[in-house]
Amino acid sequence: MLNVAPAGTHSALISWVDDVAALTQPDRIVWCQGTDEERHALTDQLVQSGEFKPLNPATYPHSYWYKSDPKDVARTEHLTFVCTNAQADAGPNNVWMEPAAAKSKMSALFAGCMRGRTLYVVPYCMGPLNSPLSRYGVEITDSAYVVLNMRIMTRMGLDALRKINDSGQFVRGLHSTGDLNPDRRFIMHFPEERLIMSFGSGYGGNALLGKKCHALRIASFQGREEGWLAEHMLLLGLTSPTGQTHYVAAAFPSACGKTNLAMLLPPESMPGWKVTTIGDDIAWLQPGPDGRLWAINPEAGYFGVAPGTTEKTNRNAFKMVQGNTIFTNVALTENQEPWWEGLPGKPALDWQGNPIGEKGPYAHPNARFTVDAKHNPSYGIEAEDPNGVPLSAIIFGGRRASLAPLVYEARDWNHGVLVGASVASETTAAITGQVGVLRRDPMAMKPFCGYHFGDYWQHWINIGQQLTNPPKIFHVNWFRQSPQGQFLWPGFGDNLRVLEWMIKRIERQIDAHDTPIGAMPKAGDLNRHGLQLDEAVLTELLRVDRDAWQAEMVALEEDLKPYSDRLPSVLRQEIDALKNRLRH
Ligand code: OXD
Ligand code: MN
Repeated sequence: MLNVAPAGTHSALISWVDDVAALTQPDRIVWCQGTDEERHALTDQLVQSGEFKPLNPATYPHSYWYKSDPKDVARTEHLTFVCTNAQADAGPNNVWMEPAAAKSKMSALFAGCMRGRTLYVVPYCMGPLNSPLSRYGVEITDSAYVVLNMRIMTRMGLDALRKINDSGQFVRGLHSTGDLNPDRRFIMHFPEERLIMSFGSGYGGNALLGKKCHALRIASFQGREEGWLAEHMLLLGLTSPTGQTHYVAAAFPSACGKTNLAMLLPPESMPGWKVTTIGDDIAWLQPGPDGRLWAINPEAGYFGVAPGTTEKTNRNAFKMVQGNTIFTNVALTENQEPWWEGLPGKPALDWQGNPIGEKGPYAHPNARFTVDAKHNPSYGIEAEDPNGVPLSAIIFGGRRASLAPLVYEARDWNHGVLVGASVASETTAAITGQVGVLRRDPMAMKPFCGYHFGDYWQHWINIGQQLTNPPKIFHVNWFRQSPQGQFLWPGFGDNLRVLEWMIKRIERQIDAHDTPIGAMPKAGDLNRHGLQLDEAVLTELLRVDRDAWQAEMVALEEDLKPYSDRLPSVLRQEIDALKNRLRH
């Protein structure tokens, strides 16, 4: 088959495409340019084949419904491998395979897998095109759905290709949906070679290789070599009524409301505050010459969880998906509109396109929307700034029914690294497996760190040493419950009250209550204007139960045992110091 690359394409890229084509035997090779014509043509092709259903053009213009294979609806962590040369470098936090064995396994799967199909070459840039913090990649895929999603999620096309041609540096990502058989599904990473091979899945995190595979697993590894951090964090801009803007990054395990926080709408009782969204899932962080930590969002779109997204919970997200959106695994109304749990009424068809039965859920709990970030009403134009934004705060959090209070502040950077390493959350539907189980998820990176966690924490500590003006580190828990199982904190827009307290701390306007786990709001410092919240509930939200925390330390040390051979001594000292404070 003919491989006609655009003029000027780097020879290393052309020969990689030649090699892949020889192995996979596609009928055609298409170099994606990122134009509107190309998008229209691919969309029409998917409509013709029946894979895309156009949604109601009056209410959801330029939007499409897509269903994935019922056994291919989430990331599959047990099939996701990090193939470093030395097993120890992948760490106990990753599933490892010896690189040569992994490659021969994958070559056997890829052999001839694109017969009768088109091979798309998708050049992309993670981050603003002209940013020194950005990095490039090329995904080869046989899925037009993947191409259209990558066009939304990254800066894809000829501009990215030109950058690749100039630098010759790019992450190689090879993807085929194969036959979607879960027994023949593998997502392999070779961080030392900047290579990804993904077979047998068409689902987001497994197939849109720019996202979790490149921007987190490969990038975290590369960031360690080059002196930066790739993190599972949202980025937001927070402007106070006085007009001062602070930038905040926040890491939460999957499905803890990152997208909601990134698009927070201030409550009516807090006029003058404004939140802008820089990113909702991934941030790349690098120390700047000014001693501050600077951040970019490497992505250009959102691949967000649809169920639960409503005018009430996230008006910005709800508005932004009213057009130009790809919906995956949502239900459909009789008016050809997308539907998911949380929206009024009932759909006609479930997420597999069958007439609904008696019992839901009708949308898949991990149903998604893919949409250009610029359609978000709270989109922050700083997302295009090649310098990124300077961070005032980093927030860690998890979904915990008990223990973790609403908010606390780490004593300093190194204590903050421990706070991040201790993140734990009750699981939800974004990953396959059990729902509601507490799982330790350091920095919310458990599924995404491309190397040994011990080395990763040491890298965090090293980065901190370069920062003369580091962001403050906080921990939040929006999900604390009463013994009867009711949420104690209203969450959503009211989370701004907690952010406001952080800003006051950052600006040194207020002092705080010193507790063994960190600094906490003094009664009266958390803005409750316009909020119905009993004093007793607030006390419970801010309660530090020493016995429970001591038990937590036992659990934490148990969870850290597998990393003990590479656990940084600084982290060890932070653990001992915290245990000591809890005893006194
Ligand atoms: C995601 C995830 O899809 O973290 O963003 O699972
Ligand atoms: Mn995520």
